[in-house]
Amino acid sequence: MKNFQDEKQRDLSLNKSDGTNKFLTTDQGVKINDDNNSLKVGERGPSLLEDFILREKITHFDHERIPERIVHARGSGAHGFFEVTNPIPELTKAGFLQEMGQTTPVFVRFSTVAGSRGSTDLARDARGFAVKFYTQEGVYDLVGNNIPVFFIQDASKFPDLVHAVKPEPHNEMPQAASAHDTFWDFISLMPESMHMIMWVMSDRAIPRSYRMMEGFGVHTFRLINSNEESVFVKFHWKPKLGTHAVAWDEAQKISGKNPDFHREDLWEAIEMGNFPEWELGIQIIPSEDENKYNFDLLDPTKIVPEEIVPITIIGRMVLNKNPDNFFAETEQIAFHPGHIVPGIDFTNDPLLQGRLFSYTDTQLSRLGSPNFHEIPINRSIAPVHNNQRDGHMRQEINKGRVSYHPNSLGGGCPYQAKIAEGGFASFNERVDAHKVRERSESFNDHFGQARLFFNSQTAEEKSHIVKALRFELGKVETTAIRIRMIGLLSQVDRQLAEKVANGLGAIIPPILETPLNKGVSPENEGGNQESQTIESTVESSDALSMVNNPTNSPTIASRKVAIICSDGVSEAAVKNLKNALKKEDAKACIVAPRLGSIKTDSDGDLSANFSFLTASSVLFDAIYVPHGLDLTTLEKNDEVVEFLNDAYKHCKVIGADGKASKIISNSPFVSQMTDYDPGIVITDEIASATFAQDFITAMTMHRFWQREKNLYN
Ligand code: HDD
Repeated sequence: MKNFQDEKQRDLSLNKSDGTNKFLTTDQGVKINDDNNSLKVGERGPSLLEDFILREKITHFDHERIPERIVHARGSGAHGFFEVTNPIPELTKAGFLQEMGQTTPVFVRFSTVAGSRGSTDLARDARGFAVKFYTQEGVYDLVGNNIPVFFIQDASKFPDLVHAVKPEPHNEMPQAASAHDTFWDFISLMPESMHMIMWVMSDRAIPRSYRMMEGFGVHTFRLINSNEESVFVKFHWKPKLGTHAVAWDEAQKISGKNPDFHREDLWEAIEMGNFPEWELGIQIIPSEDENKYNFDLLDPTKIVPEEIVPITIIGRMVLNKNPDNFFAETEQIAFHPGHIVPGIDFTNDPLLQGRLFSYTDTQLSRLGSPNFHEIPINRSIAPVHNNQRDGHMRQEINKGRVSYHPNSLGGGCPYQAKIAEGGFASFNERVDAHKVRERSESFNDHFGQARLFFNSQTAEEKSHIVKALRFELGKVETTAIRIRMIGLLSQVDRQLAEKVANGLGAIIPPILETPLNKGVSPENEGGNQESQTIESTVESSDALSMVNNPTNSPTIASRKVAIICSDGVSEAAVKNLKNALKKEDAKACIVAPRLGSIKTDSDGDLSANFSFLTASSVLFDAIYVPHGLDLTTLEKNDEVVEFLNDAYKHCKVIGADGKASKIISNSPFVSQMTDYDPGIVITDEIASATFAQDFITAMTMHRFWQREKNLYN
């Protein structure tokens, strides 16, 4: 079996330079003797224009920025590989999906959508999940999100959507936030967005980590086999670490404490050897079933519930190498849903069709040239031969006089490939209809699947959606917009609308008919009903909930635990939990009143990783308060109190042993507890193996959302 990982690395290495043991030179290769002083007339005199070293350096610097992506500007990437675990030659002729164990190098870029390049990772937003497969037959990009549906059904609305969500044009506020008038004005007039709105108001929009997100191709695609037969597919990435989120209050605090939280998490996990991993699954829909559901497969605001079409896992993806240079790789990578290989094809989803134009177009202004495919991170590992020539920053030196086809002077080369030789051919779909600017009636149900999503959430998850909507709409200044939104929510779920309305001091309006809401009424639900022959209505689906998500596995690998320490701390207790965490591949960090060495009760030294000034409980998954601390001082320390209060409020595991358990049991939150809380792990024993095990078991639950009181109030 051939492994292409090395080839890609070699390709990239062509342009690599680490600059070690090398003379400093100009861009023209002239060795520089003094890089610290510009050329002047005398020590205190004016600088000389002839100083080509100074001019070159400053000119380069002046031009170091390129336009950021119009959307998905904030992102982080990593290298890795995709491995086939279940070949599907009967479904597709795509070369990289043919054989068991076959590997293909990939580069993945995760992103937020609305914020600019320097914005916080923890904004409430969809996350981009874009994968570039460097296959032997050319580059294949699966450019998806961590949410399986989209706001709009037709690409012509994309500029409007993005203008509405971006900072408002008159004052450039707010940054990386949808909680403002223009976004909700647009949404309140766009009922087709209601399913997506449910997802972005849920905790899916504030993931714990890029490594703990599902990914979705969103559109329905086609696979084509070597007999030119086709099936429809939906792509799913399932994370090995499960699908998890943080709390909204926590997300906002993380944004202040560490806006690079997700970027750092991805980077550190890879550096530590905790390589993030996902399974790739497909939902397979026979061509003849195209019109048999009560939703349209071409409608990107709809999912195919897993209960109706289960997911078949076909491979796994592992990210095992951080980029060498952020700009060269993560910033310059150019994705495009139109980068496909033989065996994969598009559908007529009108959102996808518009995307097929947009992505190359955007690279022309972002990367500045039609030669962006020559940038090392974008290069195909399959050989590239064609008659495209010249343009800004052309890298390839094409030899000879022939740059046209057909030709005889070049021996007819490069020549076209027959389909049997791997030439790309689109699926031979018959399309026969009038040219219209219309949307199919089968796209008309905007509320059925929004309701399915809401119904599939646990009570705590529903309450998070209510609170998110109250937050977002609470920041909207125009009352009429809020009211319109409550009206739309009432068509998803009456109780949801009531709860949101209560928080906003508003009431539910009668159902409004907006220009784009013409056909929308409960009777119109299930747009395809007439032709529906497959039972496609489900009341609820665990796959849509993060808490009940079947992808969640009981692992705490790479999770971070804060161990609060001060002089006199029990060395045995700290070591006990540290060792237990290490066995689970989790990371323990010592947080103390100051940096430097902390003296243990047995006169040993522990080195503090953070002080209370540089750390905060929102940066950790769980908190441990060990025996032997200077309790009286710590209990009076505001930062310790805030640490514990936040950990409790954000529903995290809090553990304490020996005398330290007093801090926890005396704390206002525990002393007022009426129900047993399995996330509070306390024991009077010191350095007990059972305690360590209980602490770890509790951590596998991720969060104890049931701790939150006042559901829905
Ligand atoms: Fe898009 C970037 C995902 C609809 C136009 N999009 C972009 C990225 C992701 C997505 C993950 C970032 C890629 C990277 O990391 O570089 N976009 C989606 C999904 C969509 C979607 C899942 C709906 C299903 N996008 C969409 C539409 C249009 C665009 C309808 C335009 C008509 N998207 C772009 C773009 C971007 C982009 C302007 C910005 C930078 C880039 O392409 O390279 O062309």
